[in-house]
Amino acid sequence: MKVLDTDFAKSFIRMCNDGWTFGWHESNGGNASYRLTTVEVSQVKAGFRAKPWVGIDTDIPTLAGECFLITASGSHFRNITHDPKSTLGIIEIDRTGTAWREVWGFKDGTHPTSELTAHLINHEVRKAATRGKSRVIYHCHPVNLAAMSCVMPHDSAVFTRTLWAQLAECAMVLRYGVQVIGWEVPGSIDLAIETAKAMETSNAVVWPHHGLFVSGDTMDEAFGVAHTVEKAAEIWCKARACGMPNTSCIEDEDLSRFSREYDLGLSRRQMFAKPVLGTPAPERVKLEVANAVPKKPPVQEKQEKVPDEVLANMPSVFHFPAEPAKAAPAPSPTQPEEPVYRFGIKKTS
Ligand code: 2HA
Ligand code: ZN
Repeated sequence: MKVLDTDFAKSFIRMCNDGWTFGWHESNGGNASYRLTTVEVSQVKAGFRAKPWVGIDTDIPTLAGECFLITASGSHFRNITHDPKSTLGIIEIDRTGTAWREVWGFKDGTHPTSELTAHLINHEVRKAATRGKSRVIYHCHPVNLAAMSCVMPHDSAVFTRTLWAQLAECAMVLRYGVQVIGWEVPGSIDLAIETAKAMETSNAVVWPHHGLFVSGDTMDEAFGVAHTVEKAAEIWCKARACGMPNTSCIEDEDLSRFSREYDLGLSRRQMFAKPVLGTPAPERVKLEVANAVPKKPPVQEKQEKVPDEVLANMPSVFHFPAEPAKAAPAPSPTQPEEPVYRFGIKKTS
């Protein structure tokens, strides 16, 4: 079977294209990978053409022998549907988990993403954390999350609690919350390692001023996690930007009831962290009043005096002819005279 005819490749390409249409992949931003099942490998391996082995920065023994569909370095997500053979490829890990090689795709001399080490280490961590179920890693650059990372403390519990507070089902999709790590150089081993530490407890890691790194058992799950984080971040940004005080959110008690009723097992540390809402409006109003520049009363325009000679030449003021006075109707002898009321009170005089 050809790689591009398989369900896993079609689903992977659709996920990448969805990210592009959502605006999360400017230029060559973002990357993604999928760990093939043994059945999928056997379906496509007849078409593999192996290239030389390349050493990995760190050992990944539990991924020995696995194959990954992965985006190419420098590839633009907007081109993936049109040119999958250059923008994607499959790599195989050797039997010791210390080297990889290209076996399919990477046409026109492309190679795996610059975040390859982060993908491999984190596949290993998530595979262990989910007893082998996790197969997808997806990294994107969503705008509202990046904006949020400019103004929020980089504290995982506060960040999580704030996201949970925006959207009813956020806590269900993101039941392990998000982990926020410090800023690291893109493509660096430090970024890969810091992310891997965070991924031991969560499937969503915020890279401040950069993007989001998520994992899932399926493409739907990984993309859904990214979409939910970004949607909650967008609500937060919009609620703060609309100029009204942010006075309401999902409260601690609401969250713990949600967690109990759906058996979500939300962590108490995250559930009771204080969400970040907006600056209360009264303070801002006071500030505006204190800094306000007093308005000057409008300047009255001077009336020019019309010279007498002009007045003398003006046509005389027109008077309507006086209407002949009408005689008041005589009160009917059968109807008594209507009393006169003023402001609802009978006039006495
Ligand atoms: O440009 O997103 O993190 C690819 C990336 C690196
Ligand atoms: Zn990135």
